[in-house]
Amino acid sequence: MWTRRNVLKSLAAGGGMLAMPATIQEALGAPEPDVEIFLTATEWEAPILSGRATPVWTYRGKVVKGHARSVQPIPGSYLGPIIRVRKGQRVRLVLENGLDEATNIHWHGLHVPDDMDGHPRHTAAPGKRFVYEFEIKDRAGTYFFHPHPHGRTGKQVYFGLAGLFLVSDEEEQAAKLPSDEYDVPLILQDRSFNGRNGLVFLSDEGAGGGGMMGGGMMGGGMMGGGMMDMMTRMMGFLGDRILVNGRPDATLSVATRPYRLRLLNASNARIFKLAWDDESPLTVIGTDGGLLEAPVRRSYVTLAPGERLELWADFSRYGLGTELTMRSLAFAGDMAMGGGMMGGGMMGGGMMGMMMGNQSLPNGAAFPVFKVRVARSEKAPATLPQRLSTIVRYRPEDAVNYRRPRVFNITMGMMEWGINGRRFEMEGVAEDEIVRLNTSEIWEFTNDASMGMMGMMAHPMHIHGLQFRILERSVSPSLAEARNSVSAGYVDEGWKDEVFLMPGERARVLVAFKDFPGLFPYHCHMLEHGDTGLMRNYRVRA
Ligand SMILES: [Cu+2]
Repeated sequence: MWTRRNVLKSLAAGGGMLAMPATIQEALGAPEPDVEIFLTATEWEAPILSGRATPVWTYRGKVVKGHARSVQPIPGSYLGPIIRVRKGQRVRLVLENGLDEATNIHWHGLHVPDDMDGHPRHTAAPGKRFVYEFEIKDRAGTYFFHPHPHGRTGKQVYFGLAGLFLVSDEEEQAAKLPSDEYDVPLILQDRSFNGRNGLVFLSDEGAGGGGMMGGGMMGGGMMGGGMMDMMTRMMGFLGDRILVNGRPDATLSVATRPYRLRLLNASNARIFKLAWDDESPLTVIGTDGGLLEAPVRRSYVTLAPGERLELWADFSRYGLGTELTMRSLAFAGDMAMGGGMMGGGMMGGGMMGMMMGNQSLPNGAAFPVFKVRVARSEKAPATLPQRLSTIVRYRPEDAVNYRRPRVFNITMGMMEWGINGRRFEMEGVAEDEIVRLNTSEIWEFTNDASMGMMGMMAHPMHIHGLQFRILERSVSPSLAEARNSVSAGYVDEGWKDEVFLMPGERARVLVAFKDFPGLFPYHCHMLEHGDTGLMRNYRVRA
């Protein structure tokens, strides 16, 4: 059956073709896309530190059809581009794989058909293409895109592949939020560098062919690279340099007026607990799936890998020349060591620190993230809207399993992560992972997985293909203290595609399966955890 999608797929598999010829489109009766964008994944040398440029991977974006502003590069950065589309548009995104390994793109947070979602079973081989085509069904929000090939997501994101996917709509426009240069994306990541300004990752994984980025640094010392790599894969990679939009020591020069700050944590495993150093509260206006109904205030916000938060930041009350710092505050790090050994400090040194891989800046350590300098005086009429959007709520009572939530336990087997004791299987799905199209369900994620003497870890759980609501949370009393060191920074009010769980924590979320039957992943967004088994499929059956 020559459905349009099959034709697109076979064209993608064949490669070499620039775009779908209009004649075939017309023959198939398919609507022409409103926006068509080419994204080439390729090697590049990025100016990051002073001195030598850093070999990275990056996406080159090009608008083939649509507004020139649909693709906006982040100048000088390996990150990006920023893709801007509107709700209701049909988009075609052609990925060209200029790397020497298979890759694909997952449209994180978007509600798209299963074969357009960047499932690891759909990749483009080196030199080949994959054509993504879908309608933007999601509300305005800060979504993002990154590779998702199984076992290699962590590596490909780490070496530079990630961009923002910003959707706008009429409701958002009506809120009259700061726009253009006052709408600032801030992509937070941690990285480690060797003495030649090369990115350090696992000792056997460099970007590009010649091992130019091999992480020789990490293999040294008392333990061989193999053991260190194994630990890093289990724990998640943590770098010791904080980059914002791909640059260290970032400073944002602002005017005395309100800004919309869009935060994305695109780190592999770094958790942020963000606060201004003058202790002024943060005004949150949006989460993973777009604007909240009304702004909420927090003294700090918790941001796990893959999560997004939008802030309303008004600098009008600061004098010219004021400098503010966004910091990540200390918290009980994710190596919650069973008993009293919690806290980042413990993990910095000693044998245990060695075993944890690169832990010179453990999760839970405090550090500056970026600076803001109030540099210009400007009057802006913008005031914070008390009503930002309307959220159409599903009712938990309407869930088909209201009385008996579907439970997903994060598990640790023979030093291997899993969900309900199972590892990821490319096309595998268990009986208890099958749901019905046009139903809603309550899913419960529980984080009781212990690595024995190495303790427990935090896990941000991500579900592909939809946005959900977080209904309730609880925590084991013995682990409440660690959880409470971050939980005041949770923003569970809006639409979410991830739910962050500290050790001993469980959360119930309300999910609805609409429009698209098929096979979708759900997994931990600590990228090394997902790559090593903390991922499964769920099937939406029509
Ligand atoms: Cu995890």
